Amino acid sequence: QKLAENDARPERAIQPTELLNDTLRRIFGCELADATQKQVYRALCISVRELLTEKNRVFGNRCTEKERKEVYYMSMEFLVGTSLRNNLFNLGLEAEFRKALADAGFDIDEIYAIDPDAGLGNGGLGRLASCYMDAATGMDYPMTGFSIRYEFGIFKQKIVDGWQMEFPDNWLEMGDVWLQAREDDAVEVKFGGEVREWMDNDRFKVAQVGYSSVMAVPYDMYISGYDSDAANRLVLWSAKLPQSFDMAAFSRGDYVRALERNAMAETISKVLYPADDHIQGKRLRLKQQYLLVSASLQSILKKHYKKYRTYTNLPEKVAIHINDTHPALCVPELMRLLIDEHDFGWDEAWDITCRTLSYTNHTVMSEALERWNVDLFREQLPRVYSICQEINRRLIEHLCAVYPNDWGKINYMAVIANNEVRMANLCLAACHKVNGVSKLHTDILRNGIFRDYCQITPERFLNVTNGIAYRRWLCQSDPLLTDYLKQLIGGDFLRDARALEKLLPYQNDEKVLADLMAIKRKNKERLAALIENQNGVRVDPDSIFDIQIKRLHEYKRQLLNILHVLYLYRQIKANPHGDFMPRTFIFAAKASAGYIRAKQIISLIVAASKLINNDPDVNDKLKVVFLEDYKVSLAEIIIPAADISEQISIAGKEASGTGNMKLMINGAVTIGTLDGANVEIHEQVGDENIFLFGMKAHEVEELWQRGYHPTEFITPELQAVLDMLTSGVLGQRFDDLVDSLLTNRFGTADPYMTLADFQDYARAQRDVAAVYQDKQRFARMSLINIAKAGIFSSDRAVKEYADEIWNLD
Ligand code: 26Y
Repeated sequence: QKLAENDARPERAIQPTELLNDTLRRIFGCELADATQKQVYRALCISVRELLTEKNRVFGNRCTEKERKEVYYMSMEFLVGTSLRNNLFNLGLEAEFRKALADAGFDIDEIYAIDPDAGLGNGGLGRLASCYMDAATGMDYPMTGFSIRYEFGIFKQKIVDGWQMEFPDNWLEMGDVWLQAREDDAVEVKFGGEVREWMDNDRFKVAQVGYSSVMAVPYDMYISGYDSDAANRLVLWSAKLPQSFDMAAFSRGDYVRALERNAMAETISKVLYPADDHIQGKRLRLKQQYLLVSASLQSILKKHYKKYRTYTNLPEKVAIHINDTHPALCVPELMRLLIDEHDFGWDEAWDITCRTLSYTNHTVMSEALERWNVDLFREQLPRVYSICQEINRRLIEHLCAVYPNDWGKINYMAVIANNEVRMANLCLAACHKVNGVSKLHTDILRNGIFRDYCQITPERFLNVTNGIAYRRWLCQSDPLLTDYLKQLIGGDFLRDARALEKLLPYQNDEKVLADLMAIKRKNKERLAALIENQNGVRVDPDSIFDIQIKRLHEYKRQLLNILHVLYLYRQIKANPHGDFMPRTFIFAAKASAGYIRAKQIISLIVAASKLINNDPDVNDKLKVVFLEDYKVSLAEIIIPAADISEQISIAGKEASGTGNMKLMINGAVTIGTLDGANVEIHEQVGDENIFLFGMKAHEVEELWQRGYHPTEFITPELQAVLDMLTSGVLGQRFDDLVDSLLTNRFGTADPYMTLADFQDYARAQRDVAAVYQDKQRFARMSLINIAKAGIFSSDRAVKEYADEIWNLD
């Protein structure tokens, strides 16, 4: 129905063949008849980009005319994935271009395959930013994303001799077609030097002197929204040396040193930091963050002043969102710009800053909470540091009044303490709204790590449960299911994900359940083909596809999963002719390059897969697959094929998870702990349609209090599994991993309580197998998961941000 309406939209006047030929003539001097596939790819992308450029111009003008409030989403990561198919789908042009290309002898799917993933992020946080850009655009909100144009995004992962190796991802080779440079809008960003203060006609003046400059050049990537007149921009900053860089050094004859410093300037935007597990406190990372923040704020203020000729109404017309603490420098930098460059006094600048900024927290893991060494911070950002000092001084003054003599609390809440600048406290001190990303996570912020701030101003804290761009994660990645749903329940769900509930009345309809199973089976065949192609392993599409795909972290407990796989393996070996529901366990995960324990877990999965897949005793019953180089485009193929979604983090640690939502909306049933957004998934589907296990967050806490002794949880069967790791039957020994579970030698034994939750996990997995025996019953669970997933649309999430945090109209 909606697609039919699409036909009436102005883009429909577009003649795909003419458009492509026109672009090909302009760019390559050829036409479809004699173009190469790569030329057609580039011409198609450029054509789409030009359509979006025009949409953005018109939309931008309309927003300016109406003086609409705009939101700027600041994030060190946007995990965009591929753009071509998404844009054509959103513009309602996919079918036409498919046909036009087919007429010219080109297969659009082959052209899609050329489109590289823009991997400008690590995982959940970066993908969330992209889902929110998509949703905001589809809902006609004026939203601009700001990030960095990393030359190298998240590394390419290869498994070599069972060990993860990292290789550079040169995405710009092909991905540059999506970017439009705006050299004329380059902005100067200053590093180093010192602070100078003086009096100018009775006015106190401050400035940074003796600094080195870097130019930040903006590159625009246009973002489309589903069936929308809007097009928004993701602005990616690239570091460039200024024209007259360090002329002094040149004239001193210090030629080599001058060029060295030039090279340094341009390394700032070279590569995405691939660690999402712990902070490293690296100078280059701080420079990346400041480049993003300073360049973005300067360009925001410039545009604002051009429109309104004042900065005092900034909070009414502009919302700036800080995606985790990575862009927390927004707080002191906005203060600096208002005070040093635009002559505001402290109090007014502070009021504007607080009312303009808001902050989302994505983690409670203390290793990942950003802190900067004071000396490093002061060396690179002397003026910003002096502003942080003043923020801290006033904060402590205030806290002394609120919590007199409670020095423990005051120290905990300080922005600068113990020789470090703490970025979360900087955000908490300033932002008018602070949110967590699921109900449980927000509770933990309120009652746990941010308790003291929450006590003073509880009204600033709120929850916005994460959401996903389901038009990518369902409609585009599972066209079979989407087409089927369209004819069964109509196309309303394309506009409004809650309309998926129209599926519910079919939960006992045998025909519908059979159709859904047939579609799942097709998607499993597609994944099986990919697995055979990549790993040389044949897997049975009739087996349960049990899937855990996410970054590798100990708290996410991929180790629990693989230990259980080995436990099943031993059961089958002990009883080869027993009744066993055939299962395929599929993993994909990147480990941060320096995270050895995580890499060991990958090795264990790979070693287990070798042993199991080559053992004729278990062959038709159990398979294990590790797919390398997990990324958005691979996820789009895996997710539609999932029967079971593994969401098994230790309760209290996964802020939300978003893969859980993507798998759910594709009909996978969750096996999981009550952690992150699993809590809300459970709320939606009820006990009957999820496999819950393990300790609750408060039980985890209580066990810590009582004292956790992992050995108490080891049964003989579990011991036998651990013995497999140390005996060498896996082709290598994993003594380190077993040690980490059993002994306190390297800190706490089994810090993620893998052994404590093992028995109940095995029980829940037995339930999975039992339910799956009854195909209909399982299909009904799957249907209910699809039907109830609408609430996890990023449309809902973005609307909550717009209403509760950004105050957009
Ligand atoms: C500071 C540096 C070490 C760092 C870099 C990246 C720290 C964290 C990260 C990324 C964090 C991240 O991706 N967090 C995930 O955010 C998702 C979106 O809110 C959540 O669903 C998920 O639970 C959380 O782990």
